[in-house]
Amino acid sequence: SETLIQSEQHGAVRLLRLNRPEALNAFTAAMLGQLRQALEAVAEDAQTRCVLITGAGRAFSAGQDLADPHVAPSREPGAAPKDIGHVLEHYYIPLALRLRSLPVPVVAAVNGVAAGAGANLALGCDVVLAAEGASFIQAFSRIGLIPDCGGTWLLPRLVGRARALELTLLGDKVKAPEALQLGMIARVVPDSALLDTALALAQRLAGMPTRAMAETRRAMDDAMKLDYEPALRREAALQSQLGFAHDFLEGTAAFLEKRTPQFKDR
Ligand code: T3D
Repeated sequence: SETLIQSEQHGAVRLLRLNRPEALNAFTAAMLGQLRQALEAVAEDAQTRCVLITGAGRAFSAGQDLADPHVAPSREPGAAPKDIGHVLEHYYIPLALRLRSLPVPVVAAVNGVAAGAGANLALGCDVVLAAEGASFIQAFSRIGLIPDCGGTWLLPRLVGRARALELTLLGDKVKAPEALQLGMIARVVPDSALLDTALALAQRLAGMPTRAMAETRRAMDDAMKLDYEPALRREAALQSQLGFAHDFLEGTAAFLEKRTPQFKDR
């Protein structure tokens, strides 16, 4: 079967490339299945300590493939309408949840346009880099839908409600430098330097205490739902576990001995 998600190992970094360049990496059911399997494989591979996601060709991803018979509305006269909610339940929600709960940090290198589900899957990653020529489009409103794949949750948190509604109601293209200014992404990189910069960042993250990386993401996501004092207590509960773990002992020992730490928890 076709390789719709290309997987390459670079040391402890797993590079996943969305690979349907002829359709701007629009997601078919088969592609979503392969992406899910690729993330599952990362979760199970103790040697992988960071994931980097990018797109093949000129786009990151155009979102849901609007021509895929598994998910797009049927245009046959008299055909039963598809339940898109079911498509989300079956394909996109498990993917979004898996991305957000991986035991390793996730970097997105947005190489070109990221639209619809493609934009929101990218924005759900831990560190988002974009090429200068990349762009983000909340394409949903253009076709009569609401933002999905976490768009309604992510965007107001990233850019505030006013800008989030402007972006999602109008569905305009936001170029990478503006996305950076809005606080939607972490960094903009010259187009030709994107992959090398992203790989170097991913290698750096892979050398850090992986378990603490994953718990940092978890603590922040939990804190979003909590008041100040419960968030402080949640930090203490997670810190308590890390305090008994190898990497904390190793990190402090290496500091005191003035050497490079060898982290291994995952
Ligand atoms: O199941 C469900 O439906 C629920 C889930 C929904 C989640 C979603 O993601 S909804 C949003 C779906 N995505 C879109 O609405 C975006 C549609 N695409 C575009 O607006 C534009 O293509 C882009 C802004 C992304 C890029 O524009 P441009 O001018 O650079 O390229 P293009 O010429 O429009 O596209 C190039 C080709 O890719 C073209 O095919 P062709 O003419 O060369 O044969 C185009 O049809 C195809 N393509 C682009 N996006 C999609 C697509 N084919 C299928 N599905 C797409 N989403």
